[in-house]
Amino acid sequence: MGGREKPMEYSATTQERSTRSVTTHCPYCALQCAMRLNITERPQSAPSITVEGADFATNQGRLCRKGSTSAELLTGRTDRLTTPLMAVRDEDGERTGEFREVSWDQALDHVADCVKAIQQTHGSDAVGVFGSGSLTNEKTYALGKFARVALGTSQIDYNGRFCMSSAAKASTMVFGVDRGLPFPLTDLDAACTIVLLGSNVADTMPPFVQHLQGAMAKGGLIVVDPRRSATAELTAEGGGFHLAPTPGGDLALLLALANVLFEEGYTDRRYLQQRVNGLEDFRRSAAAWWPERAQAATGVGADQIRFIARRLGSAASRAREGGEPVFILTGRGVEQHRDGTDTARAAISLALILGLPGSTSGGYGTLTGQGNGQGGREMGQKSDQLPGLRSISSEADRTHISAVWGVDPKTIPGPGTPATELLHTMGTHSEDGRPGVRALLVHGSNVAVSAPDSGRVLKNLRALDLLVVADFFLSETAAEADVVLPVLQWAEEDGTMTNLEGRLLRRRQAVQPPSGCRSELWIFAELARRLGQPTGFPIDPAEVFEEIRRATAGAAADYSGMSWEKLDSGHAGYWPHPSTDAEETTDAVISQTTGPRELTLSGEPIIGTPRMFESTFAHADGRARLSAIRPRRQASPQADELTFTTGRLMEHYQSGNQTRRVPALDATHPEVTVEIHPAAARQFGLEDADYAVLENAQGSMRAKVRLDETIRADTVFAPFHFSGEAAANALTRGLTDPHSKMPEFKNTPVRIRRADSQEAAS
Ligand SMILES: Nc1nc2c(c(=O)[nH]1)N[C@H]1C(S)=C(S)[C@@H](COP(=O)(O)OP(=O)(O)OC[C@H]3O[C@@H](n4cnc5c(=O)[nH]c(N)nc54)[C@H](O)[C@@H]3O)O[C@H]1N2
Ligand SMILES: Nc1nc2c(c(=O)[nH]1)N[C@H]1C(S)=C(S)[C@@H](COP(=O)(O)OP(=O)(O)OC[C@H]3O[C@@H](n4cnc5c(=O)[nH]c(N)nc54)[C@H](O)[C@@H]3O)O[C@H]1N2
Ligand code: SF4
Ligand SMILES: [Mo]
Repeated sequence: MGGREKPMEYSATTQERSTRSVTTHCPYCALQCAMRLNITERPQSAPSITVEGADFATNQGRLCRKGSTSAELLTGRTDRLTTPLMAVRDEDGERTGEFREVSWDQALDHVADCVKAIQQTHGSDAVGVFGSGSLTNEKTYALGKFARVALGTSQIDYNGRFCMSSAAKASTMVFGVDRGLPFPLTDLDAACTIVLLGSNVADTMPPFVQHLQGAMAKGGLIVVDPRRSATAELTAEGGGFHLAPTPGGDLALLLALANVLFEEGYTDRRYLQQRVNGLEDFRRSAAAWWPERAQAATGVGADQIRFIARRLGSAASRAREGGEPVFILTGRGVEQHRDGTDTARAAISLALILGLPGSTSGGYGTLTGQGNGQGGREMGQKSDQLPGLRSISSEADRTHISAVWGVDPKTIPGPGTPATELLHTMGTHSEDGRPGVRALLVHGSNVAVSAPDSGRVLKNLRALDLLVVADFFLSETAAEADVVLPVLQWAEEDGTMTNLEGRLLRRRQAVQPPSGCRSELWIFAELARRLGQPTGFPIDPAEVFEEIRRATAGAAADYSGMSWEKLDSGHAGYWPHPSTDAEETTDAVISQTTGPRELTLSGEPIIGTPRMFESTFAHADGRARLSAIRPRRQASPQADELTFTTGRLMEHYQSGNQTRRVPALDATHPEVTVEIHPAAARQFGLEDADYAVLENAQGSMRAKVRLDETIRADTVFAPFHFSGEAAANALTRGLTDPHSKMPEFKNTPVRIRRADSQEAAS
């Protein structure tokens, strides 16, 4: 087993002696920009840390404002959790809102005793676990194993259900496997055309924009977004195109684009014959969506649909003849819907009829969001899944994992309850009469802010018999906990992350954690011991990584050929990498296998599979699967309603528990704003900078009005980074996609009115 490397690298030549540098990756999004932390130790005070971008394929030295200020949360903070906390209750057992500091033994003994008591009375499934795409691969893997082996519960799911599940499901259905980008990001650099559906990378992954420059320069950036987002604005530079369908109209739009491509003979017949099944079923679905029908459903003009389809079709034809490639990419804007899986499937289908995936003509990808969003969805914290993207319902997969875990396959529980239902039924009973969990352990998510219908989630959190939250700052969710466990932050721990390209990276320890904090691997081991499982939970991440290699061997997301040492020494490792593969692939070999395309990775040695599907797709017969896709009828908003959609600001990350604590970021958006078209504002009696109340059956939200002429007049937009009265998720519903169980964050009917003077002042 590979020993742990020295946690710090010293570079004494260019810096003063007391300054050292550690190269690692950003704590936030899936671009996983490389950064150097320069740490200067100071006598009698916390070390000072500066951050600079490091050279790496995805960011090429750049960082966004979140990344460049990330070290401000590392040292010298008074709000850092540094000791376990337990909620103080009054004589009636009611919470007082106060916490008291306790020792680790007290906290963990209490958790273990409560878990045992709850499980004895109500069964193993009465205890649930909620994980995260922010956790390293090692923590994710250990969390999934802890739930199934130490708790014996099926009730585990994670925040990736809110994030990636529709596109993941669509990729699995069509390609047979889910890797967000099945090609290196730098492949985009050469593109002549890139279609970005529901993704605002200019705000959500700013260094990503470098990879759009080629397409922008050729006038080939096509952005689909009901708002003129910062990314849509890029289409102005070079003459690209911005289409603004009504929220949820993307599926009809995609089918109409396919309709024109079929009608006008732009499809790649040879590719479809050789590599794809189900063409006729998809063709029939597209035939039902002629451009005029899509115009009525989406508001995008039929002429514009024809124009874009022709442009896309002719670019793909040129690409087939050796021209520059064409890519279709999706983000949360099209995926977080009740028909998100079908919409992602339609985007993949469009790419397939043009002959793009797995060819030199281009490809399809979804832009994974969280830092370890990709690794997080393949390490076994999803309710229906075991490590390696294995299925918890497959006998063969259960047998493989039980051998690695050293347990009887029969003891591994079956599929659990997906995130929204888990949170909406906890502390209560589900609508079909099944009991919800009575205890919940949360690792890496702030569900009180980020889950749909957050009012209901908050109520349910309060109804639990036991809520345990591991975090490094007291989030809105942790504030509701019975026990808060202070854990390590990114730069205080070692591990691996898998970025949006399926590339494994080393997260490196750079600073010492506060003495009262503990690693989550240690917490799982200590709790497991108290629950009667003294072995099987190593606390060294490198040792867990070795187990991951064994657990994923032979699976779709195969890490078995990877090595901690190679990742550490700068190898670019992309899964799948079966251990039987050649040890290393050089750039020269890669370019031989991929024809005219070169792979530019700054000379890093490559291991694994940077480009997938070059010869086959991942289904047993090697072919991709097209099928029928039929948009379901959705109720239109009433006359007094607008469509509420949500998303992100550049300066804030997710529920804001980290970035709202960075003064420079907080100052850019001290309060939540709602974007509304001036015509709609007039209709509802609102003026710029007024306070508005948005409301519906779920709840209400107060926000400052920001007039925006570029948003559709039937749509309003607010970010979800804020809590309390400013929480966007007070309005979102618990409706989910039937295939992926992803909630519909981006299409909620709301009423809007001016806040009265009392509401405005609050
Ligand atoms: N600054 C910042 N960056 C982040 C994050 C963050 O919180 N803050 N989070 C990270 C994570 S986890 C994720 S998942 C990614 C998300 O990254 P993105 O997918 O880029 O983020 P969103 O802002 O949620 O949505 C993108 C766009 O979808 C548009 N949209 C809304 N409804 C619709 C619709 O019905 N159709 C279409 N076509 N578009 C629609 C919105 O107007 C928005 O501009 O970002 C990652 N990066
Ligand atoms: N309305 C609306 N709601 C949305 C979305 C939307 O677009 N609109 N987007 C959804 C999406 S895509 C996502 S990904 C979710 C994200 O929403 P959340 O799941 O709430 O994600 P974060 O805010 O990143 O929460 C992470 C929490 O874990 C902590 N944390 C970070 N790293 C670690 C770690 O290693 N261990 C532990 N124990 N804690 C850690 C942070 O301090 C923070 O409190 O929100 C979803 N909610
Ligand atoms: S783009 Fe993402 S990974 Fe890069 S610095 Fe910003 S938050 Fe960090
Ligand atoms: Mo996400």
